[in-house]
Amino acid sequence: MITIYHLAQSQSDRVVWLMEELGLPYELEWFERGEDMLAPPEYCALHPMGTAPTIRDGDLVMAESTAIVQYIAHRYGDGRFTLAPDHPNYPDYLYWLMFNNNAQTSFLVNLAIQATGITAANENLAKTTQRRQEGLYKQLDARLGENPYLAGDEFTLCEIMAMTNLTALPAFGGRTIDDLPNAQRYIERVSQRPAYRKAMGIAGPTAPRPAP
Ligand SMILES: N[C@@H](CCC(=O)N[C@@H](CS)C(=O)NCC(=O)O)C(=O)O
Repeated sequence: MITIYHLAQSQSDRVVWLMEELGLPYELEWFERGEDMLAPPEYCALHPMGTAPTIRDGDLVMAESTAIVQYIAHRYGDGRFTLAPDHPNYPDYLYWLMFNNNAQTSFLVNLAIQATGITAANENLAKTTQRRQEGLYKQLDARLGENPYLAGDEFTLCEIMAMTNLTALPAFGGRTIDDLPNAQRYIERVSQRPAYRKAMGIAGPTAPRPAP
């Protein structure tokens, strides 16, 4: 059975969401962040990356959620929520699967720049980060104006990868979606899914800590 090492208030809730969507059994091990808000040493010891989510499947310990969700969906979910290479929307599927890492690259660089302020040394970095982030978020909104889901007509792993960025990052200084009406409607719709609601109740940002 897969163990999800869950770091409180983190994007490891998306693995819980996927398991609930697929109806697969799992164990959840809960870790609190340290006072510095980072993963505690015992979490970092699980995998060289020291990032959440990390999962265990037998002897395999795996980090990086874009890899984890594909691993689970293909190995244990009969490929549900994925698109095959011969699907007409396969390129869209691949592209939007990467939204998480693209959005978070901009998020993290922006946080670092906000901390130091714009200087001669980082002004080009600030400029390109801003341009990339705006391009990506505006493209997402346009895409959702024409399609119910990021890969097209079907709910896929792209939703599972994108939602945290749209719902949770603004509270930490990330880009808001106030000017993106299609993204707002999308969140409203996707967050009604029973598996999403159940997963957020178990491991989402406001989920209660499990009893010790
Ligand atoms: N690209 C990685 C990003 C993982 C990541 O940055 N996770 C954050 C939690 S949202 C984390 O581990 N933070 C704690 C730390 O860096 O100490 C993924 O999708 O798994």
